[in-house]
Amino acid sequence: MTHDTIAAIATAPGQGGVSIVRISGTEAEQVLLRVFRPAKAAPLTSHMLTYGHVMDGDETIDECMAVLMRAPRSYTREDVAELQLHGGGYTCQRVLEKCLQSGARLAQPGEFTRRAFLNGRIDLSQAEAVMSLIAAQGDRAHQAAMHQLQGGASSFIRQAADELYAIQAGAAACIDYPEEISEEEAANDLLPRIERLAETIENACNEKAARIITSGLTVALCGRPNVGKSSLLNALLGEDRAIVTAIPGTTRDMITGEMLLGGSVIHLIDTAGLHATNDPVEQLGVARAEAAIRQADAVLMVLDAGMPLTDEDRDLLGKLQGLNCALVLNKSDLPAALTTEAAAKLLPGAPVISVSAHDAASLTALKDYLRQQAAVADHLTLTQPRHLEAARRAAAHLRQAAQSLALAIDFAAVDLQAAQLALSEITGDQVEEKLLDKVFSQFCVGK
Ligand SMILES: Nc1nc2c(ncn2[C@@H]2O[C@H](COP(=O)(O)OP(=O)(O)OP(=O)(O)O)[C@@H](O)[C@H]2O)c(=O)[nH]1
Ligand SMILES: [Mg+2]
Repeated sequence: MTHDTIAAIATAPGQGGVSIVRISGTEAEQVLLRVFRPAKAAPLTSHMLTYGHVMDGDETIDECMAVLMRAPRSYTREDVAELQLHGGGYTCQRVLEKCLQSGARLAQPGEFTRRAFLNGRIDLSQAEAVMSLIAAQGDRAHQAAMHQLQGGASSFIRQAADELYAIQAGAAACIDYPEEISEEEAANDLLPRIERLAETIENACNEKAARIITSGLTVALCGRPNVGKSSLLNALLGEDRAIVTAIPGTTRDMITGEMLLGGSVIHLIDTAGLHATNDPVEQLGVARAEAAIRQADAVLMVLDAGMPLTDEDRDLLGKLQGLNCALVLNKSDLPAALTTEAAAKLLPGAPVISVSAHDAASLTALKDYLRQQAAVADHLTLTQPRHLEAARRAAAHLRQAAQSLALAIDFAAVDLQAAQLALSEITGDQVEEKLLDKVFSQFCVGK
């Protein structure tokens, strides 16, 4: 499986200037030469573009450029050939089929990167960074993926693993030579080191910040009917996304939209106006709104500055206690019936931001607030959920080892081994085939 020659379309489907068919494996050059006829009959030079045609018998399928990258100087560390074709579904598909008839097999999702990993060019965490880089929607996600691709996560994990090996060696010495090192002596030496290492790893596990960097900040707009939630969503997005009317209860389902602010992706959710209702459709909308509020990273409670506070506003304020919430005083263009000063007393700790959905220029403070909410720690060591889960597990085993030390050093050694195994899953130093299948199945074909 890992030595045959694979091929796939590496570019996204659809029309474009160029599309690329990529081939990798021991027979890459032969497959290329079976489908590609160079304009000048000369041997291909590695890493040099050659002009020519893709042929099917006497029929010319496309005019193109081809490049051969001989092992090991290639993405997979195998011989790799690429055909740069005219971008379009049919031509590209036909060239791929020709490659498959000429000795290549269709690559599975992520198989090129899997080979790069298996051939030792990158470790598993770097391989995953490739996919994160492809998926990055904003500057922050891009930076985090680049940091990981350049070995940021790997070097942290390797340092932790080295310290853990040293701790394990200390434990092993005590187990092997009990007459020279007493358990008590060893425990006194090892306990603070184990605890320090657990803490270092725990500090690197900030799941919420990691999720905000890689997937964006989720912000729910909530409030009673008619305060202007949908108008605000439209104003922030700069497009007419949600229906706005003067009739309370206009929005019944959740409406989402994405915006980029300071390099961060913000997912805005407009919700149904929250109030007591007998309408079964509205009731469902209210239940969805309440769930969105609970799950959001930040909640914007919208209030109508043109009207005094209502009982519905007060009910909702009660439900928002303890959430990460800001009060947005909308309709600031109207004569104030609810002032900023009065609003500031409503929800302790929640900032009050005055806006008018009818005036785009008034949204600056609100955008600043959202930017600041998305600005979590920039250079996080670990950002991939799989890494965070394994690191948490490693830290838990270390904490367990610290407790086991008090019982017997043999027990602690077992926990230390489990921690080491969890760390090695991140870089892929010790990894099962099943885990690799899972990681690479999330890749796109052709990468
Ligand atoms: N003067 C003024 N009117 C506004 C402002 N924002 C919204 N409105 C008006 O308020 C009414 C309700 O706006 P929506 O955006 O539909 O309010 P909503 O909170 O989404 O209402 P529901 O979907 O019913 O919960 C509409 O007539 C809007 O034009 C504002 O900043 N100033
Ligand atoms: Mg609405």
